Amino acid sequence: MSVSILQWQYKLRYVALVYTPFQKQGSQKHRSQFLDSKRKMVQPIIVWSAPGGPNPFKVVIVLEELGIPYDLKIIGYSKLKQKPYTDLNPNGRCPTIEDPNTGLILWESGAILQYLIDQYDTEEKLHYKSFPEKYHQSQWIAYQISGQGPYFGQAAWFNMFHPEKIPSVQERYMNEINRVVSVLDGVLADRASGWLVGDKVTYADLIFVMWNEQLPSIFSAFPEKFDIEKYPHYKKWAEGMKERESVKNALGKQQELIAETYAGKHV
Ligand SMILES: N[C@@H](CCC(=O)N[C@@H](CS)C(=O)NCC(=O)O)C(=O)O
Repeated sequence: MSVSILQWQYKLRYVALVYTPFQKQGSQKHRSQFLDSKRKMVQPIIVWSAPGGPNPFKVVIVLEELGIPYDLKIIGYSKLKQKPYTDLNPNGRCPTIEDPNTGLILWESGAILQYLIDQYDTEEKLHYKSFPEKYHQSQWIAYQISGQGPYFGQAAWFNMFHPEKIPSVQERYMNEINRVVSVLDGVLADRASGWLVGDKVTYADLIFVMWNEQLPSIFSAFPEKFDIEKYPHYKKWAEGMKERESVKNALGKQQELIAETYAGKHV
């Protein structure tokens, strides 16, 4: 049986989940490999995540890519909008990070990715500092957090969880998903490298992975409304990213948490 991540996430939304503050999910290999420029061990970055939600795993992907140690702390949906979590993030959503190396607390996935890149991607593995690439990266980050995330998220809500069915609203968000994907497909069609910026994968590509992965759940009741074959460049890009170890690890952890939660481990 295939696991519908969004279904599980939202079904379990109001269940009191056990708060497991020190659950260590970082890869030991990365822990032992990652050294900063002064050859000192970097302390694990704390990543706050609700069980299974897509947004925190954008952060996990970048941490895995850069080999930065991290501790994934799981917080139940019922605890997000109250203290002590709102002292870290007054918006009561995930992800939030706490970086013991710099003392920074930060929320909103786009801002977190930008910070991790500025602070830790010293070898420019996942980004460009050059003009105009630097600004094109920012453009795609803004497009993900203002376009892909909200439209995909609202489509998921109205298709799967809203108590009333409102066809005109469902139609609007499903159309918006097709529009957002067609923009990506059209741009990628003209990119010889197959990446959004420059000739290598950057965090501007990777930030899209987690919501791309929600499409089968979002359209499960409306398969006729989304045909990935209409978007071959998007399809190749999205499927290519899924082959990366970082992405496999993030998706694996997300599935694990959802399965554990469903099995009652976090309840
Ligand atoms: N714009 C935020 C969105 C964060 C967000 O909505 N996170 C979800 C989990 S994937 C959440 O915390 N939902 C809890 C809620 O809606 O109460 C970001 O990109 O960090």
